[in-house]
Amino acid sequence: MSDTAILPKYGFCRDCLTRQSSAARRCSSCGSPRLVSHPELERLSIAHIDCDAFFAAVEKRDRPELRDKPVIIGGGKRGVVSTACYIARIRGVRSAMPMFKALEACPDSIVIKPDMEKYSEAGRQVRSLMQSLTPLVEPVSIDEAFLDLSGTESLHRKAPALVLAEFAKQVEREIGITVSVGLSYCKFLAKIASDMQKPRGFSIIGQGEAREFLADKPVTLIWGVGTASAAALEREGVRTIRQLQTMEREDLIRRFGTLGNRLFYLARGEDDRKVQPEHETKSVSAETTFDNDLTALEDLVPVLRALSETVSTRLKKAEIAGRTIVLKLKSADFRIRTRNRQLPDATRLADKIFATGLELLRKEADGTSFRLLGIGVSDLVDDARADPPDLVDHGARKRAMAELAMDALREKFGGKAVETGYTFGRSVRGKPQDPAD
Ligand code: DCP
Ligand code: MG
Repeated sequence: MSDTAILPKYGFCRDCLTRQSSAARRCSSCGSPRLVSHPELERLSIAHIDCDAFFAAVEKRDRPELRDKPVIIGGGKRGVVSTACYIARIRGVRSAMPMFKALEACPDSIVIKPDMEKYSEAGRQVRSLMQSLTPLVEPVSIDEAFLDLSGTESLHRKAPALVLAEFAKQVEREIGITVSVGLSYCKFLAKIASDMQKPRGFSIIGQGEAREFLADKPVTLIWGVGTASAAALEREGVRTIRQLQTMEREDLIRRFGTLGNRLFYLARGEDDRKVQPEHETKSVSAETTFDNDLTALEDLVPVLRALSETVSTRLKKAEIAGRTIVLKLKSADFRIRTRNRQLPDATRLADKIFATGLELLRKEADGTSFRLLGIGVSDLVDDARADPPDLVDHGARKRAMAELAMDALREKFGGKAVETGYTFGRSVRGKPQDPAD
């Protein structure tokens, strides 16, 4: 590519990546209508990238005959839609919809059971391509992350916008799925932008237009405004961000507390949260060496349960959560086995840690005698985005709610007040140890 194409002065083509005039409707080189132009194109460097219909896209990649068919990933115990491809969405299928409703809306859907291992692998591949663009990658979930590309121009010899367009092409070519990109000057607007043109989107929100762009949007667009806060705002007659833009900060704080402060700044497009690549703590784990070696799964399970609860308690205390569960075993002959599994979303719940650990443990309990068992959580993030409602497994959602309720009880009445079926009446043999992480 020639030097003039390195910094797109006006705009560029997302297909052939050549520089294009902002007035052009089609690329002068390849004829593509997928042109990007923006007055702040060269200045913006905070991106949010989200894979399109992620689980469904991975399945379609592996079964090309499904490309033009409506595909739903879901099923499970109570049967809800985990994700639907865009063809199924056009026909009215939505995430979290009961499967029978989805099939009413789109009877010829192909329904596929989720294969989390496969999606984790694809998510990991996308992540590793991101990390080759900048070390400042903040994963948000299995298929999305924030990237801070500030200061990478000299490395890439291209403006971040062009680097991102190239990245989107690379993901399509090398991983076989598509992504949508949002580019802005802050995380709040980058995230909104990535959602604006899905699938295969590329949207830009600059500083110059932020306030106006936000003005006519509903307050629910603001990060942190859920159903309850939206209802509270509605009671005060506040529906649009424009209304928030005219309110005093003190007034908003008086009415809505800390949320009010956030509303004040975000409504004005001011968000100084940094893209945080990873937590200083690398992992949280607990392990125990048994007095006598254990072989049977049923003997190992209560130990795993107790250790999962220890890890969970520590995570909750530190207000962090992790996306990878690591099981560690040491056999009687001192061989160490570690097995890990990536989760779609970070967790801090004992139930989730235990359930994932158990899946890993089942495969290892093959008659070997073990002297040590450990469980840990790594890929740590702040817990704000951890444990979203599980759309695949309805039971898990109920257990999560029960666990949080039990935590509250423990806090009130002390640690022993509530015990689960697995740990009740059985103490862990051996002394729990804290390995140096
Ligand atoms: N997912 C899930 N349960 C949730 C949320 C998401 O199982 N509560 C899964 C299904 C999605 C994947 O995680 O494929 C990513 O979530 P997204 O919200 O990004 O949804 P999609 O990638 O499916 O669609 P979009 O194109 O809107 O991003
Ligand atoms: Mg997605």
